[in-house]
Amino acid sequence: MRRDLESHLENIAGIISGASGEIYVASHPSADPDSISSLIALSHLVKSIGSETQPKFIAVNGVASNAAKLLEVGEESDLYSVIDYTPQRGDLLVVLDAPDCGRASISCDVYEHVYIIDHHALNGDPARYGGGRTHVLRDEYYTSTTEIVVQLLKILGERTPVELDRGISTAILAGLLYDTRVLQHPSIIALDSAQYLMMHGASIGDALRLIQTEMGLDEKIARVKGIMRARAYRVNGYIVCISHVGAHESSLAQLLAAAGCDLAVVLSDKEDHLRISLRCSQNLCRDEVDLESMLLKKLSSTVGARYGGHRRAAVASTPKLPMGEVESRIISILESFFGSDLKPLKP
Ligand SMILES: [Mn+2]
Repeated sequence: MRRDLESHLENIAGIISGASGEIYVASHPSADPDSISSLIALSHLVKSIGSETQPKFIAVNGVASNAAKLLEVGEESDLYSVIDYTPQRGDLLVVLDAPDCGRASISCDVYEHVYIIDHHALNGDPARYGGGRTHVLRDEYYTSTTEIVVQLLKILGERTPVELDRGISTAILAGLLYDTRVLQHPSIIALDSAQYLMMHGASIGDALRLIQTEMGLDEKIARVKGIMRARAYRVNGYIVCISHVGAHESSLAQLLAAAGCDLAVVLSDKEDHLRISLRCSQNLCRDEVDLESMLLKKLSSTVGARYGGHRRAAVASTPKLPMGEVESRIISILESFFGSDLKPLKP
């Protein structure tokens, strides 16, 4: 793993030193704290390598509200600039926290080099890269994209000074804390990266404050309506919950999981597709069982769903079908997976 990272660092340094044009960075739609913290770490890496070129972050697909403050910190520290257009050409595009250009919702065809740095396990789409040379640093072993970039910084720091101050270290730590649920599910590399950042002055409390947001009224309403609409089933000692909302589907899925649903499925009717947010408990999704093997693979072959994410937290989108139809399809896939009927829990 270490040797792998060393050779990626060398590769990245080589591309950056040879780059005469722009360096761009993109992430998945509604970029989250892990996206932005890895953007900050990457921009610091570019600077520490000795490049005069400042990365430009392509923000056309939006930034989540809990990542907005982080984005400002990096901008104010003069590490990168944020653009709201799609470039026509560039030397290098780094895709952070997304497994390919498709999931980053970006066309990668105009770049000489595309570098993917990611930790997502599931990708239910045929991988889409750019027209140029594609380099992939992607391993689901990692619990955040941020920790991968921090390791690159750490290795670089063994050869050349990397001047990380307290503010930047704290902003980088925020994304790592976010994806590991405040170190509840860290890889050993995440712990090592957190230690590295804290040795440079990062504070866990300050990092958490950077990504804290007050929940908006619309999100609260979506969550409450979603709970009122939820149907729950018992099957083989597990609880399966299904609901639907207009927006904030992942927030509701998380809430249902916290309530005790082993599998939470939340549908949301979007303009031209159905979006499905899923969570699976550690109790149900273990060993060989994950969201892909239980549901997503079949949903993809029967209704053409595309999906991505992790083994126990994922999103899928299907063509715009009636919600009831997709729901009964999901139930029948689950019944054949469990080999038993889903029995409704009565309120
Ligand atoms: Mn992530």
